[in-house]
Amino acid sequence: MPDSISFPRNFLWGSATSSFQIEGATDEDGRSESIWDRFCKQQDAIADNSNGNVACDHYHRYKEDVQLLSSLGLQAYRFSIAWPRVIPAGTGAINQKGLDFYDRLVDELLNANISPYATLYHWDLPQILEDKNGWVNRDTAYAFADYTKAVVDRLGDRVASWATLNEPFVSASLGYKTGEHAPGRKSPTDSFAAAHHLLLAHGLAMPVIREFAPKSDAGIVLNFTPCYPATDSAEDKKAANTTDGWDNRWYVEPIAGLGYPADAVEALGWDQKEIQPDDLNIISTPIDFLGINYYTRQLQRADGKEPVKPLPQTDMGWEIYPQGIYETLTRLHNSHGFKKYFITENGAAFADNADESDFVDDQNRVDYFHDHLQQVHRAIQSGVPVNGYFAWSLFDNFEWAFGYEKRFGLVRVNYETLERVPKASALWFGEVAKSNQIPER
Ligand code: GCO
Repeated sequence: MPDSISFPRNFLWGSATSSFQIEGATDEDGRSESIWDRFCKQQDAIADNSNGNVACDHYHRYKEDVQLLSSLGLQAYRFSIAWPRVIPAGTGAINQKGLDFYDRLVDELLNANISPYATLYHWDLPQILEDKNGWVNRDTAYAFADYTKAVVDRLGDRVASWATLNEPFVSASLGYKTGEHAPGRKSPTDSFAAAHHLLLAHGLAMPVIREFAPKSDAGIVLNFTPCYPATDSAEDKKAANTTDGWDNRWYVEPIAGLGYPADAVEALGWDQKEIQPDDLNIISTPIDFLGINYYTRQLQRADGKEPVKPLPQTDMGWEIYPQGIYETLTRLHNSHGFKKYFITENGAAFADNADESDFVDDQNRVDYFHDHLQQVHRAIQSGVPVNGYFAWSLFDNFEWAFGYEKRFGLVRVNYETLERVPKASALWFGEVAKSNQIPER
């Protein structure tokens, strides 16, 4: 492999965030409570007992943040929109003040020549809908389509690309099955219903985006974690296949028109009673792009014991496995042949050491990006149409159940002063974006 690698012309370089993780201002301009505001109040739900009340204060500092994106040389910004700001009651009246914020943000991005990539749902459901059974209730899917209309009607003329959902797997599985995420439920049955209604929500929203933003791309962002048996035993192989079905195939296969993965449905014992006659047609509405979030691989044991992890790990305890991003891209393209792909998230948490000026010389994070980008490039060379790459994340931010203890940012946030200081990885990544090349390392 040559030392310096060029990407295709027009390859898009960006960074990603999500509303609850950075915005703060949870009580302002008519925003209602989200399931994450409620979850943060539960004792021990969040490692450092923190919440999103201030987060990175992006709601007030968005202008400075757009300048930061611009000074780094990034060409695109992936952000999400908070449903509780736009339709505080979950359904019904639109709160224009909530939409005004995103309107200002989008204009600021366009003025700085940064392409807005919006995600409609990154896990912050209005609590009022959870009170009516959340994603277990089929009505939530229809409410999502109405919310989509409100947003796209206002911003559709300026947003380049719309993703319906971010990682429905995490919403359904961590939110409704393991209880690690909001709303903190622990019911496998509910998680099957939630997964189906999330997919239905996606399918119902697609034609709404097409109608109100005919020139924009419309698609979805899914997370993929290649899954391997920890040993060669038949039991571990079966366990790995089932986990692969639930984690990696459950969403993409219905979207690709193949229905749910029958092996995993059977192994996990879903009775599929939520599926109504036209649902699978709605869910398989063609998408313009598939967004892929990739972080690590997983090893599976049938006996439920913790597998030995032989590879170096990030601060999340996630193995660093760059080849997995290549495996994911080629597997998806060979199986489904979507028109185009974006890496919508990829990045690493490390226990950063900041100097007196808050600068972090995070060569470990640079290595992570470098090695994963090499593998993205390899996938492109084998014919996968990857159109862009978004580093997760622009900032250190609220890392869900880990609170502010895990830092994924290209840019350090000092949580006392809220000052932003680009890390070495931000400067490195900015050079990659500007040169469209991964430099020698
Ligand atoms: C994700 C999430 C991010 C997380 C990141 C690190 O979509 O998984 O979008 O919000 O912060 O994945 O865990």
